Amino acid sequence: MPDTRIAQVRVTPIAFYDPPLLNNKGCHQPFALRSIIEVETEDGVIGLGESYGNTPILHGLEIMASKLCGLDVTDLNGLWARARRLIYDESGNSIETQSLLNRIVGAIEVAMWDALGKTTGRRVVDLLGGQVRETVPFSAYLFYKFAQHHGETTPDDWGEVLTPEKLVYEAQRMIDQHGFKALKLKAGVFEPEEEIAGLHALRIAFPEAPLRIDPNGAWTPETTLRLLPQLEGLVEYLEDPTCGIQGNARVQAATTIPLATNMYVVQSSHLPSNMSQDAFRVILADHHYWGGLKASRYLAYVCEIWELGLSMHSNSHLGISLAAMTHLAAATPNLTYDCDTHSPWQTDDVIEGGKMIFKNGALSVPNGPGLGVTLDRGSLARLHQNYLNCGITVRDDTTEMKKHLPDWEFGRPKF
Ligand code: GKR
Ligand code: MG
Repeated sequence: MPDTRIAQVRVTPIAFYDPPLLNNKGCHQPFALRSIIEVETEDGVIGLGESYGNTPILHGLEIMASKLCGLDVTDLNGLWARARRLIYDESGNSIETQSLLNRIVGAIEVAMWDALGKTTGRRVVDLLGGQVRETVPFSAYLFYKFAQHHGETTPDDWGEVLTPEKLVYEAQRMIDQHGFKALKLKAGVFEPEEEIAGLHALRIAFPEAPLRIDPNGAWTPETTLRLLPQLEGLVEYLEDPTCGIQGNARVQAATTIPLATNMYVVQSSHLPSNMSQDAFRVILADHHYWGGLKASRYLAYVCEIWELGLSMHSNSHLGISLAAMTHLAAATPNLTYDCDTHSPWQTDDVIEGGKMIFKNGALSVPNGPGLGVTLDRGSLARLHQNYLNCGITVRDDTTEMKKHLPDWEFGRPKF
């Protein structure tokens, strides 16, 4: 009988190069942060997880890591119990948020699944209930972007993308390289009419492609209501156009375009008001902040019961996260839209063999037990050194944007 009790947990912060992508909050910094989690069992099997690398989560992960010895990797209830103890004081008052708790559990839980899979010789997709689709489709995640980071003199490989023509070039390149079918435009950067002109250029260049636009809550409800006639028939869903459940419910009541969210329904306590107000009809789930793979399977079940659409959100990430997303999506029957991924924007990885390769816009579930990926120790050391050298400890797109445009102001809603 293998000993699947946890002997130790290691958390390594890393940083990898990220291009100057634009969004409503500002501009991506030159390095994106992640944390790599290794859960080692008494038998020496190592399970992998990956999550955000900002200081608060890193701090939470490090504390949690020290509390996990002896816990069996099958004991997800035990993981939640130990995590809850961390964030409530003796009188039961919360000293941290549910959101941080979910992120901490989500990061470690994936590594526990991986360790269990590696111990039993089973893939995570099988442990999650079985594979329901051969491959997992992803969308092309289009961003406006600067040519280079502040202080650099040479344009990066993608160059500047600030016009509809350049957006079409960016999309073409992503499609040529990865075969994506659906196109998502990160918006909330320019006046909405300008961004919708970008969508029209994409529609002309790619007549068959399902389109989406995501202003990250940058539009007022009034602006969104005014724009709806231009978006009807153009987009498959409209992602977080305005702020909050109430504001989006006003918009949803006025359109047949499904509204999607990864901002306002991000934990289970948000579901009842979403359902009673009929705000969002598509949930863009993310196991990193819903509390892991099992919680995400429960969420999928809730979506099925309430007839909500379901897809996946992404932030800048590397291959361990992508492998986990792929296993989860492959085990989720009611995935109704192609998933998001930032992967094409990343040039580095922390897994052996380098980045996972998309074929026809989709990924196959990695072969091999657990997540089917292994840690490249050389890359881990190099990316950890990046973290130590880069001086970034929290993501701050607004400060970064002000380096490029000192008068620029963040606003949500802004337009
Ligand atoms: O990476 O700039 C970005 C995105 O805006 C990201 O931060 C969002 O979390 O991709 C995300 C989204 O769909 O809202
Ligand atoms: Mg979004």
